[in-house]
Amino acid sequence: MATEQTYIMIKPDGVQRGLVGEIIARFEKRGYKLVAMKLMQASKEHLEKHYEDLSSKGFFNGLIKYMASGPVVAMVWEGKDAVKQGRAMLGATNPLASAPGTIRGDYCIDTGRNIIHGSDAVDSAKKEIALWFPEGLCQYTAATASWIY
Ligand code: 3AN
Repeated sequence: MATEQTYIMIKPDGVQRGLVGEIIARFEKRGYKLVAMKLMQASKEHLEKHYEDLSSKGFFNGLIKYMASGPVVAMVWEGKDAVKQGRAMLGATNPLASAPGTIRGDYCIDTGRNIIHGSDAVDSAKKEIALWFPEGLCQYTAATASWIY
């Protein structure tokens, strides 16, 4: 299985509700490697770029307003099958359709306040990582022994 990088973002409601540590812990404990992270207040223009594929949707303006309502935690996680596994860890877009045990299934109930974003494909992950981390990622060796992860 290929090593991938995925863009994961804790949305303003996740930050305000104090779920940052819990969410990071899940990715760490699963075995993924954190290769970039920052807390930032995104501008509307930046968010419009991030969500450009959804610009024709009726909820687009509300989505941008919600995402700009406070800081987000932007992260890149690396590891085997990271994009698909990250989506599985998040749960469905509609939290009511998310299985218990997933992040959305455990912590939220509204599609419009679903606390976390995760790239939906390797191509979109590449685009999103370039958009949110133009400065590049952090390169380091996570562990010295190959059996530690
Ligand atoms: P996901 O975040 O699961 O990839 P997308 O890309 O379809 O789902 O939607 C992006 C974001 O837009 C969602 N996370 C959610 O915040 C918002 N959104 C999606 N569908 C709706 C909807 N029907 N009503 C309100 N907000 C929505």
